[in-house]
Amino acid sequence: MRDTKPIYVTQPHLPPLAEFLPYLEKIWDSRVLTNGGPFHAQLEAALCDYLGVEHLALFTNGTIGLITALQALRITGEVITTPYSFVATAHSLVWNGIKPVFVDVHPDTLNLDPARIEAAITPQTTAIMPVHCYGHPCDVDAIEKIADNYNLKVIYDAAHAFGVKCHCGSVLTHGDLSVLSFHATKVFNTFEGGAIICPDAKTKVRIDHLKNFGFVDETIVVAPGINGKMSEFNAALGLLQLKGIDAALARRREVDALYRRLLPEIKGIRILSDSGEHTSNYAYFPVMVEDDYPLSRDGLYTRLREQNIFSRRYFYPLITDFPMYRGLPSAQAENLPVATAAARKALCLPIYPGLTDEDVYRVVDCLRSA
Ligand code: T4K
Repeated sequence: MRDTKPIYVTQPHLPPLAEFLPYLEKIWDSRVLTNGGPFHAQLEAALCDYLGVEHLALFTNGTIGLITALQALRITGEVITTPYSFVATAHSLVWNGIKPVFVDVHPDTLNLDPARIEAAITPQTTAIMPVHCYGHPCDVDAIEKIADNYNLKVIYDAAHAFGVKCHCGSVLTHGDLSVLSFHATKVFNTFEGGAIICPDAKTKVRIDHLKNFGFVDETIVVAPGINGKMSEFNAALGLLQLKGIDAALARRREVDALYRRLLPEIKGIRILSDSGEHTSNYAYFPVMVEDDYPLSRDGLYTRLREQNIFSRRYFYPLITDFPMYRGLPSAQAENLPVATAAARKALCLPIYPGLTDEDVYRVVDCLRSA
């Protein structure tokens, strides 16, 4: 089987190289490589327009965006978050000296379960950091209500949620801040990159200072900021990628629909429901490998690998299983039964614009033949 074409969980969408050359020529001509150049400004404006948000600050990657978002709101103490995410979510708290408090997820969405948040609030709690897992919107209204009642900030890790719309427009407008990732594996990529979406110009100014070492001008530093700036190269890539984003999303939607048509006939493979009032970005295609499937999730993962198909066990291990978190009281498995079960069952199948229908049939045949 090793001579078959490898199929990865994702493959970045890239326009023809020739289309990038004019951008490079401009960079070479101007000699402006970074520190807020013209492409940086253009991409911020273009993304605000595309995403339907008012203010957006580009970042070198999503993780530095998360760390800076917490700094921008001066978050301290304890923050309630999910164990079912990429490890950067919790790491961003620890990099700020904040204690993560893990709360279980909802079985339908695998997002932070609002019904369990209140029990985890202590006098030290200052914020909630939910994740729109796989791009599925959190229960933003319920979370907002709790945050308002307890005077907590909400910072959404929206790394998966580029272009996702909920019942009232862009999901990125909820909470105090939202943070996107533009990593190569994401729906929209700038090779590496990210952004913070913020509600007002004043907050954006603070974030812009923080991502540039705290500099206001040549001689004034107002905060112990970091270097989180996106370069002109990455910003130019973003501008080019944005031209093809609608076509890329349309193909993702077709792949999603094909899986949804083919998979229900396979006993033991459960598709996470896509119900709910939202517009998806088809970033991931997670399935649950249930106990009545002939193989375990890990058995299926290995079987697919033998067929040169590289699915991923997002998110296994749980964040709470990593050594730096597992000692926390909130990290104990009995506190997190839904996330613990999901980490054992979830498998993300390949989905990306370059995936052909034949590729999807190959993946589904492999699942069926087990
Ligand atoms: N919050 C959440 C919820 C996140 O999911 C992430 C990132 C973050 C925060 C942090 O955002 P960033 O700081 O990264 O902007 C990937 C990504 O590295 C990571 O960005 C992402 N989440 C996470 C879910 O997945 P891996 O370990 O799966 O990547 P890797 O290298 O194994 O790639 C997966 C597949 O993608 C490969 O098998 C082939 C394909 N691929 C990958 C790369 C990097 C390519 O075809 N080309 C490429 O250049 O972590």
